[in-house]
Amino acid sequence: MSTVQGRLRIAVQKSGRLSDRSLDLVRDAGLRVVKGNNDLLYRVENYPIDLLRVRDDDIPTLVADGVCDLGIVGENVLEEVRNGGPVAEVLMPLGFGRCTLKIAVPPTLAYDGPASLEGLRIATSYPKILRRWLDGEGIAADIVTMRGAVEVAPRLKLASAICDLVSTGATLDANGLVPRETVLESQAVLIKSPVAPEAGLQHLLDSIVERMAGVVSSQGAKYVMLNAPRSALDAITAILPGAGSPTVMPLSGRDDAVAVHAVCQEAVFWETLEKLKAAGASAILVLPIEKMM
Ligand code: PRT
Ligand code: ZN
Repeated sequence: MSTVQGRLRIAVQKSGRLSDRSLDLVRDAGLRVVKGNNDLLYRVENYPIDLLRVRDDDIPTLVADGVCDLGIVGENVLEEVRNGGPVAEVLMPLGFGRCTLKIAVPPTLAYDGPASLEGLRIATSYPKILRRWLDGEGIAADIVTMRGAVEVAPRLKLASAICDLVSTGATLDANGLVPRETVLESQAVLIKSPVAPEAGLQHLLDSIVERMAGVVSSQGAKYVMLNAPRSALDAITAILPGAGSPTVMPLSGRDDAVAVHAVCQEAVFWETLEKLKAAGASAILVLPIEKMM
């Protein structure tokens, strides 16, 4: 595969758990993606950028080798693919695709910490990560690599424990397995190639990354407006989640009250509003933030 002259390439998962959110991020950064006839490549019509749609396992290497300039992939895949060669740089966590790589065992297996895994056979799709973790714990265990359906391995007597990704925990429950150890916390990350793009494209690359950072930091952020009695100002600003220093403005015809505007970086729950109200705030408005830079 050769790089297309004069265009940046972003590697995204073609179809899977990260696909939709990856496309959303690209679109929210202002890239108009057109689905053409070519399933492997989507074009961006307003910038010289293409999206390369591949299996997530291929993304770290495509980016490390400079075939793609940016990529969106789970930290778990990035860790597993890591070898001695060139590596992609992790630019930022993206806040989606969260999961945990866990070791789980049947309830019948007496468990008393990692030492209980000594000499066992553990099934996983993440043999390298698991091996590193076991080595770190000083545990000698056999690893059986399976591409999928890892959770059925104990029932089929292929292994006595598993090491697999968990998000809700429903799969472990359904297979009667108990999570025991956390091997890795993971989420989707934006990665960048160590190979610089063509000279003329560096500026575009930087601006896309900056926009994506803006999209990520505005996710979950809210703009809060409220009126507060001057006397309760400190108490009220203390309740606003992740607000930094809010803007305080006079209210016309009112000496005893002010208007407070704040960008809250953390989720604003109903409980927060109830606390604000109890502290004396009124006319509370919570607005979504579309863009932030
Ligand atoms: O075809 P391709 O190779 O691209 O896709 P894939 O089948 O390898 O990956 P895919 O689409 O299943 O997952 C892509 C990425 O999503 C993973 O690499 C993780 O970074 C992330 N992710 C987040 C998850 C999960 N949550 C997850 N729950 N990946 C897999 N699972 C599986 C897990 O393996 C287990 O089978 O879901 C099951 C457990 O889910 P719960 O909710 O029952 O705990
Ligand atoms: Zn995969």
